Amino acid sequence: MKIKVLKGDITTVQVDAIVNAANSSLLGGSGVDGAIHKAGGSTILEACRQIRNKQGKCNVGEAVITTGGNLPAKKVIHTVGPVYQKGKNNEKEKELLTNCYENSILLAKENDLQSIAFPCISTGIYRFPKQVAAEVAISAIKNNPILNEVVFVCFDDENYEIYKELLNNE
Ligand code: AR6
Repeated sequence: MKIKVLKGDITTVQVDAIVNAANSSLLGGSGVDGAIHKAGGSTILEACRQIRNKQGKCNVGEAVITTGGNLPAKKVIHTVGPVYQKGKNNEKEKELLTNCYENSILLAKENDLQSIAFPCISTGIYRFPKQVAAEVAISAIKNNPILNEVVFVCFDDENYEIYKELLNNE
């Protein structure tokens, strides 16, 4: 398994699947979610609506898969990260964030996809501390080397520096 880190916009990355940091409604939002729906077009939202009609909301830590619409990626895997509550039950939140990464790669594998790109799930609107979130993300991926390629796509400098440091020092 190759692990890479990139700085930039995940909607431009050419991999089999990109991951969306969605919310439980699956019906879009701001941040990376907004960027993916905007760049990928309405077929992604339509596919999310169909999933909603079938299974209801997507729980925190779980993942669903849709078309990639107009994106260079074939598929989008939508996962719902935990909201970080400062000073409260953070072990549970780390476990839920681990589940996001694990369930996303399992879903990719089930769909015969070999490369995946992740945003830094929960580190925006959901306020997860970036260093801890990066450690959780990298461990979850290294503990489950089931795909050929995993790309961490960092949008901001702080996340990019954290990932570079953690990946180079191992
Ligand atoms: N490419 C890659 N990363 C991005 C991009 C992009 N185009 N845009 C933002 N990021 P956030 P969350 C980074 O807030 O914290 C949505 O409204 C951003 O810098 O997108 O999981 C959903 O609908 C940050 O590091 O997701 C939910 O309601 C990371 O993506 C809620 O936000 C995650 O930030 C989810 O919150």
